[in-house]
Amino acid sequence: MSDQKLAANEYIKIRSNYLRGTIKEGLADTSTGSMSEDDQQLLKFHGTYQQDDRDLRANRRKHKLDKAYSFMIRIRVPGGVATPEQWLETDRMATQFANGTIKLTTRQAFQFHGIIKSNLKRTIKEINQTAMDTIAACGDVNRNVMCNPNPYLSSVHAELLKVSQQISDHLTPATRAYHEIWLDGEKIESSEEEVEPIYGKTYLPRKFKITVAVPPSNDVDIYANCLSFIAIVENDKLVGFNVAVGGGMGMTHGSEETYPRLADVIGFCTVEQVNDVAEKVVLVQRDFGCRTERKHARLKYTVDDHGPQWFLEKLNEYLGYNLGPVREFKFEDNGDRYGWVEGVNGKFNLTLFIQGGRVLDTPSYPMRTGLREIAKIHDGDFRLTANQNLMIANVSKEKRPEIEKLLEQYGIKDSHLKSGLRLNSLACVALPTCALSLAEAERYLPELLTELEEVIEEAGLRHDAITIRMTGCPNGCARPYISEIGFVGRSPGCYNVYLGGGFAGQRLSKLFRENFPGGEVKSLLGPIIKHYAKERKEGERFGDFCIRAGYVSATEQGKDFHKNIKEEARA
Ligand code: SRM
Ligand code: SF4
Repeated sequence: MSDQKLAANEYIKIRSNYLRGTIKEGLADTSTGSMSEDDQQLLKFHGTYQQDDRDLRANRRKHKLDKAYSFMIRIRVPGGVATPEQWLETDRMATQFANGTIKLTTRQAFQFHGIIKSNLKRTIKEINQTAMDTIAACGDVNRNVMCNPNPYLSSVHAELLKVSQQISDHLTPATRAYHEIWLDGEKIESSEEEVEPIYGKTYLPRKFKITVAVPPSNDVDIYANCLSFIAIVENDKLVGFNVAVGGGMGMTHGSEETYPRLADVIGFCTVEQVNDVAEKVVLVQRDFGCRTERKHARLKYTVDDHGPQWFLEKLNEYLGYNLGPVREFKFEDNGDRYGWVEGVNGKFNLTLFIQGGRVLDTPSYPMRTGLREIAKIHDGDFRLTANQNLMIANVSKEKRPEIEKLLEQYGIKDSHLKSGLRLNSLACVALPTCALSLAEAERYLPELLTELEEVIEEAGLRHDAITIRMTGCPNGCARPYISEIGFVGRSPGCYNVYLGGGFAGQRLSKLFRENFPGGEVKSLLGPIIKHYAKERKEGERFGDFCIRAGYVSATEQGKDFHKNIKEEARA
């Protein structure tokens, strides 16, 4: 480690006694709805963020009131699989403790919003009683491990799910703090210092993200993750995984030192080696990741600073053996397959489109109630997708008619009869809960899509899949820099518009317009969409066309993302 001063969070971790800090005391303090600054950082490791309702901020300030504090809780769902009982309990808690909605995130997790401090402990405890948890859902540790949500589509999917759950278990922090604080676990008094065998006292320099994918589907977006395992299947048998490292999205507007980066595929490992490889990649990042500048602390910068070859050599050294050469693979897309699909086990899977991942009831669309009724009779499970959608999975032949009847009754049946553009859209949470958002996303994208759909219809592209993603700030929570059209909040009502991302999430996009008003997007993109409809080549994707037609140039890799920004913004 260098002699430079460490980032402030490093000292918070050191002082925290393995993530305890003064969280217990803070929770007991009823004089305020908030927690201390340091504990707010530590709470993330426990799966919760302090927030405030930004819609109410100005008015409360005017009336000299404190912010309307509440907490977001993120529930880990490794591989995105939840039982009907877990769905029902999540649904119950959404009403009892949160704002009456369930958010399905871009990492196959559940989120609650609007939990007040006095309910925080009880909610986390009840989540654990459902055999789910929140530890390491956030914080400088490995987060929810993603996996293609389709385990019943082929025999290897079931194995993959097991692999992702194993990795998740292996990399879960060992500290007893979580049990002590939330689950009334006894404090073990011992003269021996507690150990955190993988992470150590200061955990990782920054968050860490893992996926497991089976080509040709890249629905977990491996190129945006720190570490991915890409299944290699030969003669219907899983023979191992290609290993990809160093992907990530987050950046800061105006800072060329920060940029999204695609993961590099660096080698191959066997199924038995997966846990070891995951652990050693984590250790290399623990030991070599930047701890002085948090904006430079993700694994993508460690890989970029030293080069992928250095990373591979270091990893091999930590492993004590060498990864094999990369095997051939091909991804075709990163979207979901909607509608009913029969699995290899003779059971049925239905993927529903959930706009913005927000499960809620509206007077015209009581989706949350419908899903609750389905959960009451469902004999399979639910699968959250990395595209914020939901699969009712593993439905028996006998149950399918009953489920179809409920889908019809609650108006959910046709959730996927939408334009290809909408079905391939993602929006992050943004306002009003996200403290970092500069513009709307989840609440605005549906409206913008309706405007763009007019052009799409005119151009005859209703059934064409085009990936489109919006985030309220450049942190990239909906992975906008690898979609064909990306909007990234710059200021209220205005977005940076990116074009040219790869349809399978394999290529970064490029800035097309800076700080552009959302209300004028239709007139900006309309002509390009029509041009595409008229002049695309057979099978040509929208993102590829935008590059061929010269709207933007292609971005090869991370640092190149900002190249020519000024020229292109002027074009
Ligand atoms: Fe994210 C921070 C929401 C996936 C990159 N993200 C946040 C916070 C916690 C804001 C904060 O720090 O105060 C947001 C909470 C909003 C709210 O009110 O709920 C937030 N991120 C989300 C979710 C819920 C978006 C969604 O609408 O689904 C996703 C939850 C995933 C999960 O279940 O774990 C979510 N975030 C992502 C992804 C996508 C992914 O992981 O595949 C990314 C880009 C990939 C990456 O990590 O590079 C992402 N979130 C960030 C960053 C930028 C990190 C960086 O390297 O710079 C931040 C800001 C930070 O960490 O400082 C952030
Ligand atoms: Fe918040 Fe920005 Fe993430 Fe959207 S991209 S949820 S605005 S941090």
